[in-house]
Amino acid sequence: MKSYAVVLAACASVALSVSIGANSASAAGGTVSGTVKYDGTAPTPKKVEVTKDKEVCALHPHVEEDLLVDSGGGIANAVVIVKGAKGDLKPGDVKFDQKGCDYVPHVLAFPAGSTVDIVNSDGILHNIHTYSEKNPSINRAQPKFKKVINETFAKPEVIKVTCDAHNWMHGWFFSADNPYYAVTDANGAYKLTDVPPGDYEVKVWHETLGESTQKVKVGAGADSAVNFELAAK
Ligand SMILES: [Cu+2]
Repeated sequence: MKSYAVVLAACASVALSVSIGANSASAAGGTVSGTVKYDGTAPTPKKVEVTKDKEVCALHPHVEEDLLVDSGGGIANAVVIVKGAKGDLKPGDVKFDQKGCDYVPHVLAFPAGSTVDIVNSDGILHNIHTYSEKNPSINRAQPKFKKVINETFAKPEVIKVTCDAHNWMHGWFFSADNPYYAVTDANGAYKLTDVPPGDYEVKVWHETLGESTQKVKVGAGADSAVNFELAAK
């Protein structure tokens, strides 16, 4: 019994040293973090009138999601990316849900080459219509029995998504060309970790406010703050 415990302890210490090794490897990169804020008085999101499929779509109130600003001025659903940073893109499967006749999430960012699992949680007819130049455009009906449509987006691009059955449904795919990107949360905050050291431009994209860039120096194990203010267009 005693020797068994010793073996376990030995295994635990091996596991520990492996994980320490992994952490110190990732510490070679730096962190870029900050907030994206609205320069001006936060607008009140417009209410959306549900005119169709009310038994599903009108179960909760809808607002226009194209500019969501919280009480502190933070902008949700902006995408921040370190331009030109080199790293392993790891395409995979990402989920884009049609739920309550909203797109969840409103902005979906993923590594180029990923497959988007377009889910119909509503059990009614939706239609997935994308507007793109570098990737093939899609315009497919998704009847209630078609729970998932899988579509792969090979090229980096920002792609608008709409539903032709429900005119208030708008969303975005951000197909990224490097792994150092994030979508801002409800408070406008973002954090990019393990960015290889170097001098870069950090770009923010927002669907109605456009783009802005800033320079940043990323140091090994260091934290760089990059805060954006976007003005109304
Ligand atoms: Cu729809």
